[in-house]
Amino acid sequence: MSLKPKEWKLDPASFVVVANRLPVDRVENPDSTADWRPSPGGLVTAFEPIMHRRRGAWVGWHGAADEELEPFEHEGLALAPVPLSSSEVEEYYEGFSNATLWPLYHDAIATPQFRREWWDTYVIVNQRFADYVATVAAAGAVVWVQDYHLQLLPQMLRRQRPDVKIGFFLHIPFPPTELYVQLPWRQQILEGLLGADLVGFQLPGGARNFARLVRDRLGLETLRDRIRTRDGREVLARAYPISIEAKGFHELAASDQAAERAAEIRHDLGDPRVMFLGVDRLDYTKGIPERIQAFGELIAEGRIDPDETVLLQLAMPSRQRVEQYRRLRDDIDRLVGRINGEVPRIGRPPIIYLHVSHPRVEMAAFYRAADVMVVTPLRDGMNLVAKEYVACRQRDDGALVLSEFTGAARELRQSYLVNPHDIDGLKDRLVEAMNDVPRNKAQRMRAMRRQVFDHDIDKWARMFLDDLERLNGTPAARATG
Ligand code: ADQ
Repeated sequence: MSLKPKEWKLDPASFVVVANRLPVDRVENPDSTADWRPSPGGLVTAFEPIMHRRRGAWVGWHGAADEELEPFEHEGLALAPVPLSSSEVEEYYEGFSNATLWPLYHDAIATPQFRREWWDTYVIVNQRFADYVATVAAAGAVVWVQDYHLQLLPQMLRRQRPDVKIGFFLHIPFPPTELYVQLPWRQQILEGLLGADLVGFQLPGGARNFARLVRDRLGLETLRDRIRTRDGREVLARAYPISIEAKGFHELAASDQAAERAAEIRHDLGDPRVMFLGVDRLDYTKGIPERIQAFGELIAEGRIDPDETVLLQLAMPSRQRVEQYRRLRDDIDRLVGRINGEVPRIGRPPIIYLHVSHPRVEMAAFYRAADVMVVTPLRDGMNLVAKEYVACRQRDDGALVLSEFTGAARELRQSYLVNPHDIDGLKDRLVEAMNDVPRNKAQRMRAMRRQVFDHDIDKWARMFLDDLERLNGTPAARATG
């Protein structure tokens, strides 16, 4: 592989999103030709609507190792595939991104591994992504960098292209300073991020942690959310809680197709009186075992009746080559098997667990069908699932049990908030959410629906891009408006 950026034959892009992955997956047609389709998952779901409205280019890895592709267009989007070798996938993606940064930034729920060779590859790959962006971006373009995989890119890109305006958004929590300082490369990453004009976080706490670190560790001057860099620039560090395309989800759930499918789902589950639902990427941050454990104990104690109650847990396969994820999958298989095996009857098991990815309309049907949505991460930057459930309600019914340790908990205050480490508390909350009187449920759901519809993905992007545009007078509006 040459690994040098391919010649960009499309128009130079005045708005560029750069993320680890392109927003499409390759699929094989029956006649063995290849096609691309939008990929599922948090980040992509979040960006789809914005990219379709703005004529932009997307720079990212296409998902296959050791393969170089030419830039191409897909459904009106210009895509620049960045090649990665298989050892880079291992060291930059599975290693440094997902076995060092991911656990460290999520309160070290799993032990972060610090390996120098992973770091070296992270630097190399960030530089390659920066080179690609530099090739694609028009003069004065707005570049929006996504997430923890690319934290060095802002500084690298600024060195090459001082004319562009750079925004960075971190989708996961920015950790407390005590944890962050464990990172052997803490200084390089802070400096990498400071290459941006605007550094966005999910919560104000993340922005504060970042400002405190650059003050204490780099000795920079800060005034509230403004940071003065050594080369005299001003960088803004601020919170922009991400959201979903609320209207789109609502309409999808309102469709005849989703309504029929929702009824079918309940029927296939044996027409339970109460359907609990869990929906997650299979990840140890999501608190899936805690939720299943709590549900199992409620059955064992006779507080819920397995004949009239079901927990449907959907888990999207994720990072299956990373050791901690493989172990989690085995743990959940065992736990579900044990709980289902202990119900002394033949018939529908109380927990139905599906380890597959579903199309969006199917997701909307699941949300529509569920009486109680259970979202129990031990730590989560935002959690879009909680918002998707709320958006899919057709009336002020249903109930959301939500972990205090998600970003979403700050906005969805009227959910049934829980500490997922406290299994007894979680059990009480599940029972409360199930049995609460309709009037209380309606009051809670009404407030949450208002919140989600008033703060959708459009508003999120607009607020971020408006702030970016206002900084130092670079003409971002021209590029994105
Ligand atoms: P994720 O950790 O991936 O995202 P989340 O915000 O919950 O978590 O988004 C998951 C997405 O995947 C949702 O859109 C959901 O509908 C979809 N999904 C889950 N299971 C699925 C299945 N079985 N089939 C199909 N789709 C499924 C990261 C951060 C979050 C942050 C987002 C966006 O970890 O905290 O909210 O980015 O910033």
